[in-house]
Amino acid sequence: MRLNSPKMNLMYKACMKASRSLIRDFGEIEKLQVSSKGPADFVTAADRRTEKIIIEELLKAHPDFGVLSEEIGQINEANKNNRWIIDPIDGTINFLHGIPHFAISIAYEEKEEILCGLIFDPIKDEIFFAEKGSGAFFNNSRIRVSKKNKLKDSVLVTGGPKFGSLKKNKIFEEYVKVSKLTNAAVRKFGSAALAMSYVAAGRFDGYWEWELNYWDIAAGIVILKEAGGYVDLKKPKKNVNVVATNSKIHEELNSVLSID
Ligand code: 2AM
Ligand code: CA
Repeated sequence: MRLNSPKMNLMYKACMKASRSLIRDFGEIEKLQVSSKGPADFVTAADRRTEKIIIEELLKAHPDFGVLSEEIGQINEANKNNRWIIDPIDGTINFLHGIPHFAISIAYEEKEEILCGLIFDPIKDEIFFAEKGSGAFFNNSRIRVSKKNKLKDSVLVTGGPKFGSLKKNKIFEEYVKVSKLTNAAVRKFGSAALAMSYVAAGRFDGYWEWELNYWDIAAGIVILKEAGGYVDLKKPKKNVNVVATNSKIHEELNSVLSID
């Protein structure tokens, strides 16, 4: 790991410990596909197991820090100065279907600003991480966003709509509109955390998605910013809408989207 601060080391250690159990659980999924009820319950259990290991490790070092995490919700809610933001499995539907594209996402926030972020894809063994002011990394290398400056040459990624979304039709329309108007190639891979990481690493040029939770993208925010990208959060707290790009195509993408 190229960043050596105590916070990054702690996040890395917690993530690696949790990933061992998550990889084992993913190996079990295939066997469960045949029974119809099994997988969904199993994934919830895997989510909780992963979350428990991460939180235990992080709180061992700092028992007073706040935690915001997908399954458990909030711990030490009164501490607004130091907070971990955790998504134990981002890309749950992929995981559930035995598709090897999901990640553990851990962020550290101080006074509402994300200072450290780490996103680990345990199946591809790919880790993306950053600390404010120290650059962004993929495995052992520095990463930068792509240099594309026109949507027509870009590869974009999006996601959603989520189950039960009231804006479902609008979200589909937007997907079609961007594809038609810009000629960009648009992909949907099913993990917000990895979408942000891939823009940071220059694999994608831009990303947008509606109605996310803060933990889906918290770690991705600092990783993408440190890689030279631009992150636009509309509605920052609840049902977050995000437009995140290599900076150069940001204005053009924003002008096509009606996201608010
Ligand atoms: P999750 O896998 O942790 O649920 C897929 O478009 C992205 O949206 C994933 O990162 C997924 O995170 C996130 N998402 C958040 N809420 C969701 C929901 N209710 N249904 C589907 N995806 C959701
Ligand atoms: Ca998520």
